[in-house]
Amino acid sequence: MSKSVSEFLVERLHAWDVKKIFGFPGDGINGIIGALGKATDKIDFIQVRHEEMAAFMACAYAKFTDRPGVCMATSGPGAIHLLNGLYDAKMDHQPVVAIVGQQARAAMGGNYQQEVDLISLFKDVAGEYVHMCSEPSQTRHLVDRAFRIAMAERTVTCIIFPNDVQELPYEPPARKHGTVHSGIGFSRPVIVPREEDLEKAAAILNEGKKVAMLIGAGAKDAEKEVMETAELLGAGVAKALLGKAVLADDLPYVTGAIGLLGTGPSWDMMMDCDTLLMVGSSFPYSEFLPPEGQARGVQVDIDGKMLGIRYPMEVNLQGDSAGTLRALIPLLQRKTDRSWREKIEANIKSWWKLLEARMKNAADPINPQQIFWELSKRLPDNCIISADSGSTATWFARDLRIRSGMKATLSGNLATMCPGMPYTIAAKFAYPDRVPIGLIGDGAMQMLGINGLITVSKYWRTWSNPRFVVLVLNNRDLNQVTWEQRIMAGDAKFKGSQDVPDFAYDEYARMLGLDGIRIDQPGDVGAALDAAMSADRPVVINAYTDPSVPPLPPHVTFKDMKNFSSAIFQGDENSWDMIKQSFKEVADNYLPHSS
Ligand SMILES: Cc1ncc(C[n+]2csc(CCOP(=O)(O)OP(=O)(O)O)c2C)c(N)n1
Ligand SMILES: [Mg+2]
Repeated sequence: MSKSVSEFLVERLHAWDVKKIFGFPGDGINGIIGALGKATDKIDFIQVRHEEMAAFMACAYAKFTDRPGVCMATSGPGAIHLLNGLYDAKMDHQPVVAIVGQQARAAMGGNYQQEVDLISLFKDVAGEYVHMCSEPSQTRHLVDRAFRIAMAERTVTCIIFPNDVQELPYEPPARKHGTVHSGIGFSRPVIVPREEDLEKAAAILNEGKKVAMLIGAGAKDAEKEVMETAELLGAGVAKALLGKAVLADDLPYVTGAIGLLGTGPSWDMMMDCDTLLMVGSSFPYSEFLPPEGQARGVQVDIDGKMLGIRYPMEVNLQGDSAGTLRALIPLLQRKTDRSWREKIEANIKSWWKLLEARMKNAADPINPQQIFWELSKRLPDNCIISADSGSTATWFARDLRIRSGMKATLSGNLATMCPGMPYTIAAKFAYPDRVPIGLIGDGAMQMLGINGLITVSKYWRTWSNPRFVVLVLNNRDLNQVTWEQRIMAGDAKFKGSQDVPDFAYDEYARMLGLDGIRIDQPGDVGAALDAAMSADRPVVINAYTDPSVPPLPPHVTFKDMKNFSSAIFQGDENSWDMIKQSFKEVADNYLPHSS
C-alpha cells in the first residue's frame, strides 16, 4: 500500500533526525497527528497546553542542542498561537521549523471556517521560507528546504499542509520538466576570514593598550578560544545576555553582563578601553559601548548582516567565532604590560563585594538578590538555566555565577514574557539527565507558567532524572516594568496595571503531584534550594520577594547604594522622591532616551 503524504512527511522528518515535536492537535492536522501516532518509536510528540509554548520549546530545544526545533499546530487559531515563540526564535537566530495545517484546498478562498491566509501570516516571521503543499510530490522538497534553510540561515521556516493533502497518497516527483529533486543533510561549515583581514585585525589588537572584549551567544562554541584571546590581549571580557554561559563567572577577568542589566566593571571597562573586540554578539545598546572615536574596533560574526552596526568597527570579520579566533591567535602578541588587566580584575573583585552587600540588605520579606546569590552556590554541574523577562532577567544577568559546562538562556532580542517555563521543559526533554532551572516572575507564571506545570506533571515520570526546579519570584508585581515606569517616565506605580494577584504556586504544584515549597523568610532560602536540588520530583519554590528592591543600573557607588537602599527599606517618608531623583540622575546617562 502506498504511503500517505502524512506518513511520508513523518518519515522525512525522521530522516532529518527529528526526535521531538512540540505541538497541539486540531482538525487541521489530523492526518499528520495520525501518522505521528503510528511512529512513536521514531518521534516523540510532546503535547503542550498552548501552541505558544510549543514554539518556545522548539526555540529552546534549538538553543540548547544546536539542532532544529520543530513545533506543530493546527490551522487558523493554532497557527496564530505559535507566533510569539516563533518570533523569539527568529530574533535570537534559532533554527525552528513550524508545521501547520490548513483548510482543504477546495474550501480555500471561500471565507471558510478557520481559513486564515497563513502564507501572509507567516511571511514576516518565516520570511526565509514559508510554503504550502498543494500537491503530494511537493512534500519532499518542502521538508528538505524548510530544514536546510532553517539551519543554514539560523532562522524560522514554515510549511503548511491543507488537511485534504495530508490524506492523499504520496507520490515522489516524476522525472519530467517542472519537478524538484531534493535530498537531505546539512553540515555547518567552518568559515574563516581572509588572511589579510585577520592580519589587519591582529595589528589593531596588538597596538591596543587597553582591550575590551564583548562576547555573545555566537561565541558559545569558542570558550577556549575566547579565554586564550583574552589572556594574550590582557583583556577583560563582558558578556551580552545571551552569552551568559559562554564563559564562567569565576574567571577573574570576566566583567559579567553589560547594559541596563549589566555590571559596573563592564561599564567601566567599555568607558575606558582603547580597543574593542566583539565576538558573536549583536548586543543592541550602543550607549554601553565606548563612545565613537574612543576605541578602535574589530568584530567577528558568522552573519555578515550583523557586522558593523553597533559600533563603527575598523575591521569586520565574517566568520565563526571559534575558527576565526583560532586563526587570529597565532597573529596576536602577548601584552607584557598587564596593568589594564589588573585594574579590571580589581574592579571585578570589588563589584562582587558590592553585590554581596546588596544581597545582604534586609528586605520585606526576602531580597531577591539573596536568592540568586544562594542559588549560585548550589547550581548543580551542567545545569540548564532559563530566565524569564522581568526582574528575574536582571538578577540572572548580574548575580548568578555560571560555571563552565552549564547552559543558560532567555528571550534575548524579543525579550518577551513567558519563555521561562517552556524553555525549562524543553531543556529537560533535550537532556533528561541534567537539572533544568527556571527563574520566573509571578506575572509570567500567571500568563503561561502555571499551565506549563500541568505539562510537567504529565511527563515527569518518564524522565530518567526527575529533578526539575522552578523558582518563582512572587513579588506580586510586574516589577521590571514598575521600575521602568519609575525610572524612565518618573511615574509612581499604577497599582491598577502593575499589581499581580497572589497565588499559591507551591500548593498548586503539590496539587499536581509535584513538590512545592513556600519561602517567606530570608533564613529559609538555603534550605529550600537544597531541598529542590535533591528532590525526587519536580519542585516549585514560591519565594515571596520584595518588589521594592530596585534593579539598579550598573554604576551606582556602594555609598549611594547603601544610603539609597536603607532609606527604601526603612520606609523613609521621602523615599519615593529620592528614588525618582536618584534614578533619573543615574539612568539619564545611559537610557536610550537621553540626549
Ligand atoms: C508578552 C509581553 N508582555 C509584556 C511585556 C512587558 N514586560 C516586561 S517584564 C514585565 C513584568 C514581568 O513581571 P513578572 O513576570 O512578575 O516579573 P518581575 O519583573 O515582577 O520579576 C512586563 C509586563 C513583555 N516583555 N512581554
Ligand atoms: Mg512579578
